[in-house]
Amino acid sequence: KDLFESPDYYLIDELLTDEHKLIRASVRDWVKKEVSPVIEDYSQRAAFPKHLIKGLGEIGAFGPTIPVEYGGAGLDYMSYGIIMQEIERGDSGIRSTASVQGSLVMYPIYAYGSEEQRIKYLPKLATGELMGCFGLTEPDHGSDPGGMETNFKDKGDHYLLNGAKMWISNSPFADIAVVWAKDENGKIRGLIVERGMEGFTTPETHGKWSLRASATGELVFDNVKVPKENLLPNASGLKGPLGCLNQARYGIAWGALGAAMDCYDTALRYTKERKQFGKPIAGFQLQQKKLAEMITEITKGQLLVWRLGQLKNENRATPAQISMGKRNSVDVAIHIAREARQMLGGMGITGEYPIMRHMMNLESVITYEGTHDIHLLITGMDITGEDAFK
Ligand code: TGC
Ligand code: FAD
Repeated sequence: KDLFESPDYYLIDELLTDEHKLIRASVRDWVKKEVSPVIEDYSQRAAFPKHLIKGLGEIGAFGPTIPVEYGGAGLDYMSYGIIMQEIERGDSGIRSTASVQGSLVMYPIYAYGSEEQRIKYLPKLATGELMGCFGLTEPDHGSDPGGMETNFKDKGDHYLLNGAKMWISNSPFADIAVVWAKDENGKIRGLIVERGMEGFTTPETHGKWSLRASATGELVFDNVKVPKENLLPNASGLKGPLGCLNQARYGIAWGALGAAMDCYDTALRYTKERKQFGKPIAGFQLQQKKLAEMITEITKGQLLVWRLGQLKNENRATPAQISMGKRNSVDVAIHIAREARQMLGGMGITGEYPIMRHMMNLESVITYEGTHDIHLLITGMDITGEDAFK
């Protein structure tokens, strides 16, 4: 039986175009062939499956909405969401790699970069020939990135960059980093820092119990000389990096539902097959309650992200609407993962099934790109007009 059955309780497929369904089928096929057979092993060993990068590029996972002339796939936002959903069905860490490359590295170069920067970097990032990472978070500034201390000074023919970033996905192997730092006037600007620049190091963060198949690390800048042409000319202020987060959070809103679907599929199949007290455990009311609540939440989430996709396509999705989508999908997914794990009993803690891996991955997803509570406060601010952060 196809392990990648999609729950579609409200016939949401009818809201998708043939192209969307074709994209979904091809990404699903790739995930099934390339990710699912190996991901448990990489995750257990806390190793990043680097060999998947080429395939991710080929399926259009890097910069799906970036125009074709810059090497992107030139797709709409619904397609981007669908791609993230199918990749995260496989593993949140692999989706992270794609999110960072597309939304947090290619997007700022496309949206804020010069034409020379676009031509130099985007086509190679689209294929995975170059890999990037995004440095916003610092050891002392996570939810409040506006407090960042990383800074650069104008030294005439170059900038001198100092500071450190922490919790950076892809940093240990990235060829370039889009780094957010303050200039001498305290304005946040974006710089493209390249591996090999003197004083730039990327120590890996070890010992994670979550997102183990994704490489996470620091970015350390010790008097790094950054050429002036590496400054992103068209971003100034916190809205630069936050604009990138809108892109990535949108993808996560779809992606986390993919993880939820995989947990639901697995629990449904298992409970129909597993017998206790002489009958399949799916016949017990408590198991049915869990399954019924899961499919209800997945269905509500699917409709929410589909509508968000329409708004994104029309360039009408507000940051607060995106926050609600990210927060809701991850919350739905983490609850489903925790319930599904219990439904498999002892088998639920093993790597024989994907649930515990999803469950642990989602602990990162609920924290990064704005925590669960930060997104709640963004909604609170939007509906009341009162800013709880100030
Ligand atoms: P605040 O004063 O509200 O805003 C500063 C300026 O930014 C504008 N703005 C936005 N612009 C675009 N998109 C958004 N989502 C925006 N939110 C705010 C705002 O209009 C203002 O513009 P202007 O022109 O007036 O200057 O800023 P604040 O300092 O009060 O902070 C607001 C807050 C807390 C919502 C924000 O800082 C936040 O979202 N914090 C969470 C931090 C976060 O999400 N970090 C993520 C790091 S990257 C990551 O986790 C990658 S994981 C990748 C993976 O592996 O998938
Ligand atoms: P803190 O900001 O210290 O928050 C701690 C707790 O306090 C949270 O529960 C938070 O909700 C709460 N809190 C904070 N402020 C408030 C408030 N005003 N009101 C109420 N509660 C509040 N960052 C990058 O820049 N690039 C990356 O590629 C990247 N990848 C990541 C990968 C992983 C695996 C992880 C775990 C993180 C990654 N991050 C990345 C960092 C991530 O975005 C931050 O961890 C996140 O924004 C939270 O910041 P923090 O960890 O410093 O927590």
